[in-house]
Amino acid sequence: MEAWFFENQTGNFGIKIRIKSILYHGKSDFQEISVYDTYEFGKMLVLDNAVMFTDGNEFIYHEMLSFIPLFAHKKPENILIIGGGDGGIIRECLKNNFVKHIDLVEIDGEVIEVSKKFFPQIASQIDNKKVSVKLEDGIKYLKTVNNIYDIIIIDSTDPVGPAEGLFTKDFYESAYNALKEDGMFVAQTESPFFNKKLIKDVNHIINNIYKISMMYYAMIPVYPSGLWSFTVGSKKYQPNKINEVYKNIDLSSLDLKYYSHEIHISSFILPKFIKELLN
Ligand code: AG3
Repeated sequence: MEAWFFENQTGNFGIKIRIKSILYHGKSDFQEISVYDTYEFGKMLVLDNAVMFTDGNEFIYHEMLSFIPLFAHKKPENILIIGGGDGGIIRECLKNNFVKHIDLVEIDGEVIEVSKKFFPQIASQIDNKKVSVKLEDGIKYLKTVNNIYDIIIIDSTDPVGPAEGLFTKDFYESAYNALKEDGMFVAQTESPFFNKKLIKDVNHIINNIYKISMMYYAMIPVYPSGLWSFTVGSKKYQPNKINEVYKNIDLSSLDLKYYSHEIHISSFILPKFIKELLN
């Protein structure tokens, strides 16, 4: 018999993925965690019935949420990741030797355990000695730090349940204070087709807090609508430009499958309906 995973993404629109088997299903203190084996894209992590990634295309989201701020900034040595317990962002950041330290603040330790077990290539660098893992609420953590990070990356779930507070003005202000004076903030900000109000609100807030605010996008076939947005707030550097210190860097040893310097620049060139959302 055929088995399908179904994510009901908006109430009126969803995504169906044919599965070979359910490899794991559990309930943590924060959410339901499931791992499926799919026909099309290999193993898939699902939190509260929302697809987080599949082995076959996680590279898109993880590269784009890491390399854009890393290569726009001049010297990103100290990085904070909020969420991201699967380790994908850590792996991408640590491909660059200039990154000296990463704090990962993940509320749900079980996501880390499940990822280490079922997605060893994604979780491969979580135990790297440059990484400190803090199992706590990112919202509370951010209130305790000031002027220490070069880049803050928000690798969250959708704005419901445990991640709801990661899309608020209060949270973005704490992030601003935790950044150094040339710091940069980037967050995944959902689908421009289905989360119009959220994108509008987030961009408005970031625009009021940071000197520079911008949005970019990537194609992610397993997320609602396949078109995914990321929002950057920057105190100094232009997010849509490659910092001159990296202009001649050789990317070929970094095992990149989506990001390139051309993509860096073009991902900020937005379709008209998205631009209109931001104005
Ligand atoms: N972060 C999840 C993006 C949201 C996907 N939403 C959805 N399927 N409804 C992914 C975490 C990967 N490190």
